[in-house]
Amino acid sequence: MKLYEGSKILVTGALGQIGTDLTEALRKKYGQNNVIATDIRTIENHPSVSDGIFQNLDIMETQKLIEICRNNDIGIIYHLAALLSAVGEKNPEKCRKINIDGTISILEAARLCSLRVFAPSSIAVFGPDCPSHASQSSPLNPTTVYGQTKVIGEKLAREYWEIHGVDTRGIRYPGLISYKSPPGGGTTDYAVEIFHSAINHGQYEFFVEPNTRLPMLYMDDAIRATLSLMDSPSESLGIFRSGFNVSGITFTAQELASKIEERIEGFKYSFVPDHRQKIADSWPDSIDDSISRKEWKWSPQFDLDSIIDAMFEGIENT
Ligand code: NAD
Ligand code: AKB
Repeated sequence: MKLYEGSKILVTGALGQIGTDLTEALRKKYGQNNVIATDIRTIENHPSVSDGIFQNLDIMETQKLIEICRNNDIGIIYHLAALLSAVGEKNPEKCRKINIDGTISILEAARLCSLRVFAPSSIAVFGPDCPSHASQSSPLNPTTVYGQTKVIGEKLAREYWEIHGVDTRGIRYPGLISYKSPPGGGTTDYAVEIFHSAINHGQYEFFVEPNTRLPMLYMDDAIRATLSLMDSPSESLGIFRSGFNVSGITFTAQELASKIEERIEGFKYSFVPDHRQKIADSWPDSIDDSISRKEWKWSPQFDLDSIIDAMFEGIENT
């Protein structure tokens, strides 16, 4: 089997929250013309991604995906196309189709074209039986369809590595906080929405209770983690290669609101929990990432105060 000869990168779901930042970071690192951004949506309104090469691609179209990879000397796929938890729970069949069948489509293309794959997982792999501080090997019994698709995604990626030799890697991202692109319909979206609403309207209505505590990570740390995992020698990665725990910070909704209140005079907020509360309650409060720290030298740089500084600066200057 030809191994990883392609020199270019393909990103799926590139117009999403992570894709917007990751595509920019990959282009900065590897060159503007060496990264092909793809998404099922069209490129309008995404200025940072439209700076380089873009192609419309539905990940379910495996043949088209294979053709793009073969015609463009692709060596790595960063597979970000997915449905997130809140949207996924509203449409479980579509969530299973995109997150499971879509991942199989990517892994098959990788097997046939000798590609490496980064496919993210999520803290959503954990369920109510997980301790509040989730370890790398805590039980994976999620109650959400989204979480179930992520557990299956990790298993599929590991299977392709063990059986077919496809170099697959993944991170169980916590809720990601960023300002360049809006979040795509997850349960942790409140930790992003609050900044835009507080800065632009002086108020925010949380869809979770004040004591809701979830693991979160600033986008710059997530991008650094992703690039660092993909740069690590394969032999340094153990059995968790398709779903490494990564931890940044953890805070309650109330703690975040109080911090923002210190910055914005007269900031008003309220708590009106909806269906997303149940999802949040099924996830752990914090994450043990000692295996990632050991195997690929991961450590976060942003704490809550530096995230708040970066979010205010980013939103106020764009
Ligand atoms: P997002 O919803 O912001 O973006 C997903 C993108 O995928 C969208 O641009 C959408 O148009 C595209 N897409 C959907 N269906 C597609 C299809 N059939 N073909 C091609 N493109 C399609 O999601 P995100 O937050 O950027 O998440 C990316 C990955 O990271 C997902 O696997 C998600 O589960 C994982 N993740 C994200 C977070 C987070 O907080 N953002 C946390 C944990 C894990
Ligand atoms: C979501 O809330 O669905 C995502 C995630 C943690 O996977 N942000």
